[in-house]
Amino acid sequence: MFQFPAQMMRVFKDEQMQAAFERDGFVIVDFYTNDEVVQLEKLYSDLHPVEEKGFYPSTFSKDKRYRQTADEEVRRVGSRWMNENLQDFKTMCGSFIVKYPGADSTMCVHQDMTLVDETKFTGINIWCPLIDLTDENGVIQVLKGSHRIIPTYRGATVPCLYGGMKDNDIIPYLSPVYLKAGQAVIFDQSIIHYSAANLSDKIRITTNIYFTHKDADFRIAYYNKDAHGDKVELFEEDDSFMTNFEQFGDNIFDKPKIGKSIGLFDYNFPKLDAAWLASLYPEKAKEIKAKQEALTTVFNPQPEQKSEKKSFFKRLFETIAN
Ligand SMILES: O=C(O)CCC(=O)C(=O)O
Repeated sequence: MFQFPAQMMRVFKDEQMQAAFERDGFVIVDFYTNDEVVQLEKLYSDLHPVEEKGFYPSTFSKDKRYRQTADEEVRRVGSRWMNENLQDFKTMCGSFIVKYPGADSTMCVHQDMTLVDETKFTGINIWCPLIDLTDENGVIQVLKGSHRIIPTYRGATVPCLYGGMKDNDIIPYLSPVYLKAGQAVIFDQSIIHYSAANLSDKIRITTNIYFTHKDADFRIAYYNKDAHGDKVELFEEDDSFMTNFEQFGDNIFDKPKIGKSIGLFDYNFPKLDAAWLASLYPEKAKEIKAKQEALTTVFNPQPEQKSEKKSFFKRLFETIAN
């Protein structure tokens, strides 16, 4: 396994923002102006391919022109805020991430795939909705501080840290981030996050800008148990990886078809389970337990409560009868 660096390479000009990001794994900022939101909505409606449904990032699209235009334009519009507020960074990819209305638009609990050498660098997303987020339209939810639970290699083929747990065991620990249109959550890609289905009647369009420190290179992880036991294979990729990688939409479980293998690396780590998670977030665990107990009491009332209920109804009927 590897170690995280003692200190992150600085990318935020504001010291407090940098410190909050390192501590919590995310910060919230006012990212787009109203005009920029309108520009991006128009861009999406001009560009978007008709076959989209469910949860659909533009990086999944087979239409390279769509992927590239989304990439260039989202970066261009985002560059105002980024140039004002970031330092020593490079922008790697701009994209749309869209949730169409429907139960098939959930994004399960996950950490994003490894994209840099995390012994030195951090992969960072600026995720910005063009609409106010609500419980109905798939608000993003994050587990504060989870980017530092333990170092992990991540990717579609790589066994994940929380693989032994069900989403429903983790979701109660997450916090929804109710962003307004144009506000962004900037998060470390190794933070645990999730978004429920968009059950509203409106499409939820988000832009995502992936950036990192200017000295970082792309690095992705691939795991094949039969071939390599408990080692992962790491691949170096060039800076056009996000727009040239054709395997996001399908074949994501195949060996990367682009990039250069840099060899096999150990990948054995303890798995996150309910007890470990509860010990990391004791206050939240207490709250969750209390809620579960309250629900159990409602659905399985104790005998004395049943009799209280009976006497309540008895009193009610007596009142009506009188
Ligand atoms: O767009 C969303 O709702 C979630 C996005 C997400 O989890 C991701 O891009 O990793």
